[in-house]
Amino acid sequence: MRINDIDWSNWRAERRATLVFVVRDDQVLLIHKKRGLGAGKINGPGGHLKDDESPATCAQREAKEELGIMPLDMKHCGDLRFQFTDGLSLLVHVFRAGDMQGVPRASDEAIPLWTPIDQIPFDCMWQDDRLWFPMMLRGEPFSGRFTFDGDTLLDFELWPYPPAPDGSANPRSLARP
Ligand code: 6OG
Repeated sequence: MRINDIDWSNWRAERRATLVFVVRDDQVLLIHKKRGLGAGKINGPGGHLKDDESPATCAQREAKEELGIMPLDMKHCGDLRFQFTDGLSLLVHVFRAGDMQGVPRASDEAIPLWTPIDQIPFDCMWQDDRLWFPMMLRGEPFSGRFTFDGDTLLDFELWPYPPAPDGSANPRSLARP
């Protein structure tokens, strides 16, 4: 399934979720995810939006539930649209936080991992992460579309800014695998 096989102007996410990355002193707070979508991978804290919840509120709630911390100075920096071959469609809102309250502790959902930003373990992460992580770390906006078959990235488009309002393909996509 290639990006151009999908009618993105009529695409709707069946589920919405968040990710939040606290970046402090050249380190980023990652998690080893113990359950949910992507269990076993390294990711950021986050999860699915509840009814009527804003993405920022969801990101803070999930960080609290998973690690016992409250991200502060949060900036929405990206939106990721995922279409899986099994039919799942997912929109993930990505936040970068410049600070936090509390000390990260493990829970039944996640183990915290302070990671130097030049040692991000991309081989243990979703395959899209290495594409947009550098922009997130720099605090630059980005927007991406990805097709996946299970854990395997099939195709993508990534832009250093929000998508066109009509969802049309954009000639300035960065690259393809
Ligand atoms: P729960 O099942 O924990 O929410 N997620 C992804 N994150 C990355 N980096 N890449 C993907 O590529 C992802 N697909 C899903 C969003 C799922 C969590 O997993 C993230 C949520 O934080 C496909 O409620």
